[in-house]
Amino acid sequence: MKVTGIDSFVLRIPTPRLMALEFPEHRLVVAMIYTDEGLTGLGYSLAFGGGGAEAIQVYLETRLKPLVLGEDPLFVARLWERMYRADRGIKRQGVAAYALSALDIGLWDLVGKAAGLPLYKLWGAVTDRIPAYGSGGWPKYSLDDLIGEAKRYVGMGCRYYKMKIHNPDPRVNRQRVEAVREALGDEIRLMVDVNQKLDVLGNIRQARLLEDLDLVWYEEPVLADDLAACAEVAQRIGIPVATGENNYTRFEFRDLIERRAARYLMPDVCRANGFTETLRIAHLAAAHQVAVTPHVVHELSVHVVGALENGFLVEFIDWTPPDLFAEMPRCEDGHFRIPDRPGHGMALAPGAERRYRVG
Ligand code: SMN
Ligand code: MG
Repeated sequence: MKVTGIDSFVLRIPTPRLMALEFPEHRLVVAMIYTDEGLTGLGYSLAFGGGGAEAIQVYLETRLKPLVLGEDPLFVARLWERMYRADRGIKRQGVAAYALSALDIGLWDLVGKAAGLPLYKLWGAVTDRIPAYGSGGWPKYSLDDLIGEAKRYVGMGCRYYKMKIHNPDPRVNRQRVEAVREALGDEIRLMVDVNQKLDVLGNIRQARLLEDLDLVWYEEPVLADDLAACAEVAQRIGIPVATGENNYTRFEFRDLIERRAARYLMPDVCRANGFTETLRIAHLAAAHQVAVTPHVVHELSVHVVGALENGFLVEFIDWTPPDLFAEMPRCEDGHFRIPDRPGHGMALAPGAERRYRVG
């Protein structure tokens, strides 16, 4: 098989009412990969909140696409290596990793379609049903918004809810978490997300105020670049630390693991260099008894967790308008059944490109 063409573009995705308080829109960088055998692979990277999507698309189009055109898409790891090693002098991760991720996801989609198998089965399935946690709780939400959102997820059967703790006053964060805990009851377990906003001492102070609430995890305490600080927080607080949505390679995750910086690792397949690198990260984590709970894009992440012995939850953020994808996995009883369609099983809905394409 040969790649005969790649069409890349940016979609502007409007956000639902509540999420719009925090983000007016998301952007999706899409790569359609065409082959001489008539199979098409769909790859995409989600720029949540929209930032950087145009740069990702230009990097993909001008620097990565030429490395894949004309090649056999079934040699994913060879193409991955070629893309990864490109432009070492001017790039390391970030924008370039989002771009590589989109192409890697599209290549794997082709591999699955060529094999006639959904990706999780191609990778050796562990399960076809993945538990999800409801996620949101952004700082601009009122207490009513917050509890309303949490209850909506619980209404779909989710047993877990994750919320942000972004207020500069740790006592306000405590009050918000406690209010959610009281509204949902002890049966629903909670997680909190700092999103890199505190330093080590700030986290110790904040965590101390939350330690009696039986939280599943305390997420992304410090700047994602500072693995040492993350490790220090993990050692010093009484809540398991989760991190990884802004870490990109097996090398970074190896360092997180070796430093015991987190009990839960959360690679994002659209950032951490695609399915290829995310699976490597996850297998590395398995060798250290560390759980993997991928970040957002649950419709893709379910395949990863479905193939992992150390997979935990997928993150459910309801970010897609109903007319974006042909079929979106539905949350039932707090779980997603992995689509049995070949590849990752996602396709743009008819007209989605026309409706949402930028420019
Ligand atoms: C988050 C950050 C950026 C995009 C989506 C979600 C958040 C999370 O940190 O973990 O849900
Ligand atoms: Mg997070």
